[in-house]
Amino acid sequence: MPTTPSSIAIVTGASSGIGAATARHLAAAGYRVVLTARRKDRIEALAEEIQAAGHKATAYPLDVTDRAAVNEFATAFKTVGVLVNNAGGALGADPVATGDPEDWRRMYETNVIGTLNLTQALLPKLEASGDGTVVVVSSTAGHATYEGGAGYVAAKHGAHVLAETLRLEIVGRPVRVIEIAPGMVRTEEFALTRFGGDEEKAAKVYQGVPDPLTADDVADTITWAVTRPSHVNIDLLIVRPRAQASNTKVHRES
Ligand code: 8X3
Repeated sequence: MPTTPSSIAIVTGASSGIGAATARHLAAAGYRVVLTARRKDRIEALAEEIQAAGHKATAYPLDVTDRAAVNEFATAFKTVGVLVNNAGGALGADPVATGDPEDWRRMYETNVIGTLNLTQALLPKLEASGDGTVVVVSSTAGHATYEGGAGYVAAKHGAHVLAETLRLEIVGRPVRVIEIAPGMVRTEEFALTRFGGDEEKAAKVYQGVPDPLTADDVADTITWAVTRPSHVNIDLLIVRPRAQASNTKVHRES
């Protein structure tokens, strides 16, 4: 493992889905995980669950878009081994012609500015570890567009560009930048949030798709990338279910 087993791994958006699964996996790999998300009850319950399994976890309620709160959060650490920028998500699936600019703004705020806030605040601490890793959980939406996706696609392209640029800018310093770009992942909240709680629309996303990825699949991928020897930088890893050949070519059985 590149950083010492007891080093700190901070996971944003750890209250559900990929973030929660990543916290579990990194804790099992030996990291002291710090769970952050807005929903205090959820991250506290997860921290207790991880502790009950014999691992180290603490919860810290945080809104990644609140820059002052993020800066305050960062003061709690001297060194940090891993930062997983996972907080984000999609709002709406409207065409460009009718998309809500407020949705677009909020998606940019969480997916890009949130990642910027955490990364800026923690970069000195990651560097101080002598062996830090920044993970950006982007999306296949950060690499190609699809109809109805523009607001989310634009935001995830932003997250991708942040990761690529940061890697260029800090080369030579002891911090890796890893981008994990998941495709179709069925989690309890992603599609439901996107469609404002409309369960029917959310279910349609995965309808007939044999075995979409799970949050555990992505957490496993993140943990694998993070635990490579420190001279190995997995720049970008695109992970999709076998049934998804591209953002727009999905095999459905019904
Ligand atoms: C999720 C992938 O296809 O919903 O990040 O944009 S998709």
